[in-house]
Amino acid sequence: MYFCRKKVSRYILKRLGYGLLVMFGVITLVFFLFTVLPSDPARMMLGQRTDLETESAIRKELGLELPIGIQYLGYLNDLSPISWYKTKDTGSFFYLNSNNYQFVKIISFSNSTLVLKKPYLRRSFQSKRLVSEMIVEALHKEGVKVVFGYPGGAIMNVYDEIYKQNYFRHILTRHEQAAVHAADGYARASGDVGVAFVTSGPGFTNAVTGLATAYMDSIPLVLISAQVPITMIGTDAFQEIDAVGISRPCVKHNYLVRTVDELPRILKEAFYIARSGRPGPVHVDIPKDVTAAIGKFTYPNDITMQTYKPNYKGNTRQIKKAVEAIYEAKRPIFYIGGGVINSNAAEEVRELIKLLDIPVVETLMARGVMPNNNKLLLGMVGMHGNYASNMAMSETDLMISLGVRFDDRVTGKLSEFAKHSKIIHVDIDPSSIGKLVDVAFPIVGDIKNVVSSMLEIVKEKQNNNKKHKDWRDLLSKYKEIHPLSYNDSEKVIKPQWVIEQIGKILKDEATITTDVGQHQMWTAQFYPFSYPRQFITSGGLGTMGFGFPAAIGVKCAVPEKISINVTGDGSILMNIQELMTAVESNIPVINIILNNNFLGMVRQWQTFFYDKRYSSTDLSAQPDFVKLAEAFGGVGYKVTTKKEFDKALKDAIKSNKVAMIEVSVDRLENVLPMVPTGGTLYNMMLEYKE
Ligand SMILES: Cc1ncc(C[n+]2csc(CCOP(=O)(O)OP(=O)(O)O)c2C)c(N)n1
Ligand SMILES: [Mg+2]
Repeated sequence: MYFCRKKVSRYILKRLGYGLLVMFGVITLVFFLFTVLPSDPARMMLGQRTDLETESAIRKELGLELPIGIQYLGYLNDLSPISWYKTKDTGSFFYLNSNNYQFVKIISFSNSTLVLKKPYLRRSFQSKRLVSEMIVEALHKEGVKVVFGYPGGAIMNVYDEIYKQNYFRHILTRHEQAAVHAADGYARASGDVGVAFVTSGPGFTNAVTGLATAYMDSIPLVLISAQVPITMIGTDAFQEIDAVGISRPCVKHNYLVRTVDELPRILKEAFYIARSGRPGPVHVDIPKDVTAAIGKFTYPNDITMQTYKPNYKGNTRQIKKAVEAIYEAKRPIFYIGGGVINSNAAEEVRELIKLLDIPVVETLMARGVMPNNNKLLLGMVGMHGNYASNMAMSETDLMISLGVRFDDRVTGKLSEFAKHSKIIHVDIDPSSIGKLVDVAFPIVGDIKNVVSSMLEIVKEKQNNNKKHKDWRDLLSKYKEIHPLSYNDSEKVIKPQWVIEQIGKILKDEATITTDVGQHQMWTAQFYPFSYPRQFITSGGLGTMGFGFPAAIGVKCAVPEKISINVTGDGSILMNIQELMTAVESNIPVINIILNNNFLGMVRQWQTFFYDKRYSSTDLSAQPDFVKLAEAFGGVGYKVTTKKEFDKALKDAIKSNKVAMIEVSVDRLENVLPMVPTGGTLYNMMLEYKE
């Protein structure tokens, strides 16, 4: 019995001992978890989360086996208090916030404030991330190098992330319209998608003209605007406006982001839609609470949209038929437009034109596709087109139309347009084919692909040379009898002379943007463009105020070229505040103002069609443009005689600063030839007599 009791008590003691041991172990573990680990920054970084995968990723990346030693309390840009840590091993600093950590370079300490260089490395490890951070990263993944924008209340979360990143450059314009035009200029010059950011309400409404401008000229652009929080939409909240409702008619597509989950897909689609098919602007409106939400971020690599599948190839049978028609034609003409530039097809188009030896006319948007000295180039077509171009369009029997849209400024009176001609129309956008004219050979496809296919067929066939000799001779005669010309003068500076002079000095060293008006037409007529994307202008919408901000975007895209904006005394004042953007961001654009003291183009119409009643077009009241440039920190030159011009231009280039060259030109010069609105292409006004 005694033995039995002893055995039992030993047994109990043993069990108790094990129990105690286990209890002790548990207490130690809990103590470790709650005291030792939290002082380990890698764990603190995770806050309350215990995502072990994330933790080990952070440790691995930091090379941290041991907790980090020194902690500082400081301020990020004197605003938000933040904890700083120094790694023991590498000695680099990083700070923690709720969503990520960043390595930073410390320049100095003052009063417990860390003065920092911008973060030079940033990594996020949490699988869940702040939406604003996702936006920044999505842009990076899309290859965005520069964005233009203007902040405000609703978009602050996004701007906070823009501040932290170093993937792309953000250029602060001084007006939202200018931000979109700058992104547009960037896109036109680079061929990439332009990106702009604006805030809700007035920020967005200011951007609308930019969207419409890009839409009319088929320019790839993504505009990200912020919206009031979802819960406040429809309450007439402060700075609330129905942005997608407003943008709908002037964008290729738009989105209102409602949940975090749909954001990656929407951003991917936005870039895809903007740059694919017929390019155009896409607007993404993101409510403020969505920008502040946290979610999972997996940016898609590919995209499949069931209902949007541009056809790039072009129908082989149609292409063959079209080529046959070209060989049968007696008076064929190439009519080429902005679509050729959008599809980067200039090289192929030049080759096809050369092989077929067929004359070519360019729309305003296609200037530069053909080098100016090319013998087959007749020049610009349409309202202010050359005599030979417009006559060629009127007398042709086959119009080979590539990337054009039969704009009324080209066709004149539609019922009289191309009456003797069959039409081949190649365009990526099926809805543009047959919209205004009957098309005998419609080909839906990318011009680069379709023209390449045409080239293959043409190369197999015999040379077409000499076939159209009579036709070419006739057009040469037209060119000879009514060349593009003007009456130069020694008393006043003729605006056309200024354009020719810029061309002589800079040739293909410059990209040229313009505003809208007479100066725009003279630039299109008289500058010797030699490559695509050299001439950048607002064609479809005809937006005064486009030129200067667009030139800023152009300079960002092609910094190696001199960026010239040819503008008018009316247009330049529409976005004059961009002097500050260009000065601050060190973007040396040269504005050449053809100052006629008039809203010249409107004045010209008043002269021709309104009996010279110059209603509200006299711009005698003017600022001092030189002082204006200087006030912003740029350089200014006033040119009143021909001989001053070259020096002013050369000095402006040498200064490498933002410049304004004001040239006083003949006040009453007109743009000719002119097809009056509603007139026929072959009835051009060739001169104006009082
Ligand atoms: C935003 C905007 N408002 C009005 C017009 C109408 N418009 C077309 S040309 C023009 C005159 C432009 O004057 P200026 O910039 O001095 O150029 P100029 O014709 O004298 O060379 C106007 C008012 C426009 N195209 N865009
Ligand atoms: Mg003017």
